[in-house]
Amino acid sequence: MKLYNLELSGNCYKVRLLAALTRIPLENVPMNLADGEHRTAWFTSLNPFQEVPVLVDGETVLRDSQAILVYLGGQLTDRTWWPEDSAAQAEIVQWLSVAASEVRDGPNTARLIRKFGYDHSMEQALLVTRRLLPLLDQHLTTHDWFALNRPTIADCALFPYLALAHEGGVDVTPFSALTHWIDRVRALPGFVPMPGVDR
Ligand SMILES: N[C@@H](CCC(=O)N[C@@H](CS)C(=O)NCC(=O)O)C(=O)O
Repeated sequence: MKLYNLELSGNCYKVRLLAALTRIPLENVPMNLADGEHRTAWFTSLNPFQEVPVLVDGETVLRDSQAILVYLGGQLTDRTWWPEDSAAQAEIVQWLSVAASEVRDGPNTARLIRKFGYDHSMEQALLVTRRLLPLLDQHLTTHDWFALNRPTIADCALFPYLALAHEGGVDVTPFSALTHWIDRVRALPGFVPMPGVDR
């Protein structure tokens, strides 16, 4: 399987993290976004949205980190990361949606502005973040993991931009349950870091 990947992308890191934790071999295809490689015709034919990550597995071409996590989790013999039961799947998808909405609009956007100079509203990103972090912290006060009381693809989807929040000027350390969860993810066997996220 090929992963069209950017090292500094938290969305790509979601996929690299699950693959490392579950020992799925991926062929890394590094993309040069600075040179606009994601806007070329050949890449646009893989993903018309012109974004990484993209996963290619034979005839299957997938965009969107959440969708890729579902696909990879479903390929595993160990179905604990993405189970077959629909109630269990729905519990996970609730958190995939948070990753794709509030986390993207909050800490992810704050990082895009501060680290990469994107022209978005920091005020709006911080507003979303201030509402989000206490909600996550409250959940983690009574749960070690986001869904199903065990590590699942929900944790892989949420981890990158929460662990990278400091790069957007967002301090998560006052949220102790959230901070302890970040440490629990870091301690998982097979964990891989990325620039900005230590072991
Ligand atoms: N919903 C997509 C979002 C992917 C995304 O935003 N990718 C960024 C890198 S993290 C990208 O390729 N941006 C292209 C650009 O900024 O032009 C996902 O979850 O994978």
